[in-house]
Amino acid sequence: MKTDNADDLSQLEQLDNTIILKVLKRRYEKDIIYTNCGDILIALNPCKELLIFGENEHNQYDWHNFSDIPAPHVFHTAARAFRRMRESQTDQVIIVTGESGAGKTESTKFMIKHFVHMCQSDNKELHEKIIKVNPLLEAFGNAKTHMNHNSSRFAKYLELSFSETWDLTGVIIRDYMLEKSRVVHRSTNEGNFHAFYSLLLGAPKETLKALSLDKPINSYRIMQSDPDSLIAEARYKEMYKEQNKVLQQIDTSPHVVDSLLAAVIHLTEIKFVESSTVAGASEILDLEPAVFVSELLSLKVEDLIEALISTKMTILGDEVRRNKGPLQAAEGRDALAKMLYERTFQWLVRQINADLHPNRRGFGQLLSTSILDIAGFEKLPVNSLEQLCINIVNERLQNFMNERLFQFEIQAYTDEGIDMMDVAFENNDVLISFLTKSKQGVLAILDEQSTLQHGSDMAFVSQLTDLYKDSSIYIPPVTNRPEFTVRHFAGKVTYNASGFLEKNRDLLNPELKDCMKSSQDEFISDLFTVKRGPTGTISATVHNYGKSIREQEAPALPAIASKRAKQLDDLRKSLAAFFKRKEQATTGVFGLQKITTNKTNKTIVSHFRSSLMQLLDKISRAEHFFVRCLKPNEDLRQRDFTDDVVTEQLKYNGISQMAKIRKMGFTYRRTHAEFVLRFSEAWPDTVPVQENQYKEAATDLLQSGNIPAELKNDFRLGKTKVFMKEPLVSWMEGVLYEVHKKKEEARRREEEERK
Ligand code: AOV
Ligand code: MG
Repeated sequence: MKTDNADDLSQLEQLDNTIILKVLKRRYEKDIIYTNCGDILIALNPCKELLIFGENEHNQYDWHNFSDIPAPHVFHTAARAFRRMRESQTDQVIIVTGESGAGKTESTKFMIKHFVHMCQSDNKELHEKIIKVNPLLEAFGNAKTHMNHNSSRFAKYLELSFSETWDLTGVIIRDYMLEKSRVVHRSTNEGNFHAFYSLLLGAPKETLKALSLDKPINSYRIMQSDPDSLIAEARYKEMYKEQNKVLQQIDTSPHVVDSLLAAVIHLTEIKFVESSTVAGASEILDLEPAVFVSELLSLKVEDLIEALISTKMTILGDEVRRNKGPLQAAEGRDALAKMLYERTFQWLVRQINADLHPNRRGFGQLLSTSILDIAGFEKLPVNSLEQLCINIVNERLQNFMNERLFQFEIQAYTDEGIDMMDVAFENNDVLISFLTKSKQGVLAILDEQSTLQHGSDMAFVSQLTDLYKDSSIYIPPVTNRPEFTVRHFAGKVTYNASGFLEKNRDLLNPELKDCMKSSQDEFISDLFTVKRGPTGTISATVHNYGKSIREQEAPALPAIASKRAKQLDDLRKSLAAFFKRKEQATTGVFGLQKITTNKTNKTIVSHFRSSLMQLLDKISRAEHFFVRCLKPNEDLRQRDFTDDVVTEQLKYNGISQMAKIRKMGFTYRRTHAEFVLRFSEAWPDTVPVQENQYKEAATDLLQSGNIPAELKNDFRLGKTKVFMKEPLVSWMEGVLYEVHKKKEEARRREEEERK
């Protein structure tokens, strides 16, 4: 039995998880982290640096260079996608999946590096830039979690565009579903986005002083984390410098970015207390942070405070103001901080895109290969709405893979009259429907509860229990807390629904947004005017952002720290008078009533759903490659391959079933005509005389085309299509490449002789 050195699981004689585990483990012990499963790449996280991503490997896996099938490698996947894009003139997408910490983001980076290598181009500068922007994206989109010290907190879809001459002409990054709640809330021992630490621990003292951020890091509410989680300060200094270099490269002022982050930090420092004069109203405990925020965002401090502590309503056609209690005011403040951070992130992505986006001339003819890197499946000690959303994306992608790798595959063979073995695979359709269907799905019920005046987290869970208590995928709460368990494809996860409604409502009242739009700084007001949503699309205004108003007018940081003591005292007095006047003008409408969602506000979940739909729509329009990342143990320790941990992943990924189907492995499918027209240049005798003779021509080519004996079994002729396995395709493409090369040389010689 061939269990050793098996580069391709689908070549194993016996296919079950025990044998597959054994093979993967032996390979892992020899630092062989990649294994094929037919055309799918399985990538184990090495949890240490390996010297297999250098110049040698780049050359070895060049797209036209593999007539001998090379060992599995993530560069190989990139090369195959590149080659298939060229050959089939179709967009490709490489979908990278796996649990949190399994190595998706690292694999993505290696693939990009390889694409850059494969496109020998004049535009070296662009290529370098493409690789260099990554630290900036990670600083703002990644954070330390329980499962990964550099966990992606958003999904990214990187679209690499190619010209007619196959030069890499640019990249567009589309970001989806940033976990913005992390700014103000996260579970114990997890970190905020890296960018905050890099500013507070890495920026020069003068910068921090100017931004009035000179207190110890742990004294800021949103920065409180376990000191052990912080890496060495020197590393943050490096990170800050590196980040600023990228910012300069993309024509963006580091000062603007610092000010925006500082505004988020100061905003979340604002505290509210019950008003001593008006029942149900709130007052700001300490004006200083509010003043800092208004300075940083060029707002009138009265406007900011008013928007924070009261809300506009229309009663009987009249617009009136209603006070917010301290709790509601705090919710609004946090919602604003989250939005400000999200907008900053999205703006940075637009800035990167403006710098890297493809030359738009002849845009329609460009082909692309994209890579999708999502936030992986999570099962934390306490799981909240963020985990639910992340896990739904993973569930949905698994479903997409099932569809492509099993359902479609089985159908394709059956349609073409080709025999195939029986393969049972775990279908997660029921889960998808339970989670996402528009009527009575988990997300739909949550949205419904969120719009009810008396909706509650407990009522949400009770409604789920009423509907699904008999279902095998839902386990009702065992305590009287709002908890429920879902049997996901990747295992059981218990969600704590406390706070689901509040998070979902995303209580940003329109006047807070209006207040931001009223900023004297056109840049800030624009930031809040751009529509929310995936930011990959280049908007007409994108270039204006590069030249921020603030950057032009105020190259230095606003020295907000100078507003201290006495000035604040004066301000307090004038504000008191200001609010008194306001109060008199709107008497009788300040009340205690709790305000629930505003209908114009989109909930987090509805926004999430539309993002997910857009993403699926994008990927389903291309041809696919899959990279399945696995982690060898829970804590990403070196040299530790824990059988149970890997077996679990093999099981839920359906690796053995995948291997069975891939054993059939005829991944190349083209109509008889397409096949003959592609290869007839190398096998000219087989060109048919008549239109309807392509099937005969294809048969002829495959039977008398001098195919090496070991590849003779690598094809099937279907009713309308030719099916081939990868080794045979590679061999035939290799022959064709040689023919092209000879012709090109002959042409050149002829030309030279003519001269
Ligand atoms: P993820 O993207 O799958 O998790 P990462 O790609 O961030 O996981 O990998 C986690 C960590 O594992 C990295 O920070 C590296 O330390 C290590 N690692 C992964 N792949 C390699 C490799 N090929 N070589 C060396 N080290 C590697 V998440 O974003 O949390 O779902 O959301
Ligand atoms: Mg990641």
